[in-house]
Amino acid sequence: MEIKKEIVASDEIKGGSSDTIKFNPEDVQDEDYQSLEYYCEYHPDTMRGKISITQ
Ligand SMILES: [Cu+2]
Repeated sequence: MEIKKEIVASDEIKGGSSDTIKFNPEDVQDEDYQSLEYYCEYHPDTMRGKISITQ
């Protein structure tokens, strides 16, 4: 079973605008993640993506 953990969340983002999130690299290194998934709380089935982590 894949274990998922929330590392960071943004505030609500209004349509047509954007936001920037920051996370601690140590949180990623400790678990040796290859990628992080992100999604919209309101539209999790259609508004989602994946961030690949490379060196
Ligand atoms: Cu959405």
